Amino acid sequence: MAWDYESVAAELLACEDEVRDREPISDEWPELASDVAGAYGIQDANLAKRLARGEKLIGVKLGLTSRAKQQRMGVDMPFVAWLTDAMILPAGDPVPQDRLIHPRIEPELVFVMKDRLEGPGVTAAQAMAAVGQVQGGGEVIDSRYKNFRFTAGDVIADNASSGAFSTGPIAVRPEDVDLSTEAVLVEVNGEIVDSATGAAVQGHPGEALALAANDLAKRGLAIEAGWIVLTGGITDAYFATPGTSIAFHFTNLGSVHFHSGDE
Ligand code: 0L1
Ligand code: MG
Repeated sequence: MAWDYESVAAELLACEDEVRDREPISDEWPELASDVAGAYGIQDANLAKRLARGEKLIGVKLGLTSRAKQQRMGVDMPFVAWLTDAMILPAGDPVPQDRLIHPRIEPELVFVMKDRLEGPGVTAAQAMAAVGQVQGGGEVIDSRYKNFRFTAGDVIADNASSGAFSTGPIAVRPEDVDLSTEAVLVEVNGEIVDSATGAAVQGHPGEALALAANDLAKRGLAIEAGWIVLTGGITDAYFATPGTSIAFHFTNLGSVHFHSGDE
């Protein structure tokens, strides 16, 4: 099949809707692997389809902002993707296994924007000045590619493996927390298996926010007031197979719990 941006966007959304994985598109269309601008075009076409069926745009998420994630996924560049209201997982709800292919969950530092943030040239300090609240959170990622095998172009086109996300119980003003030393412990089935601090995210999550604003500016877009921003997995992501329980314990931002339904 000869792919174009529109047909890739349609196929990736069909995979999501049909809970079906596939080999990376770049296996058949090798140029996509490094065609970052084209992959963002696919991502935007994917968003347009989501909005056309009634989903609301509520923010952005960053992907591969930490070395832990880059090394695990074998892609060494960070990127931006879209969040819609259909991706909100209310605290305490089980991970929706029936609509996910092979969910994995990772801890995130989350911003709620008080001001619009428009690049280019945004610094981390300017980015943080536009943040209203900071929360801990977790993202349920779900690649449409078998075994999470993808190139940069594939994963950007696939809206950065978007699935669902939850935010934690505590919201603080950015000036009231040191995000580079804010730590998270990752608990899987009662055992602490991983830990990191916010510095893992580009040195400071404010750098990731600036990166998102500057990246979106290349497409003539900005981060809007009221939007949610997931700044990228702080540690590796952990498989949420049925029966698994995963919790992220932050130093100052509380705990976020995920239950993956019955085995
Ligand atoms: O599937 C993936 O790991 C790509 C999305 C990365 C999300 C993140 O780093 O927060
Ligand atoms: Mg993430």
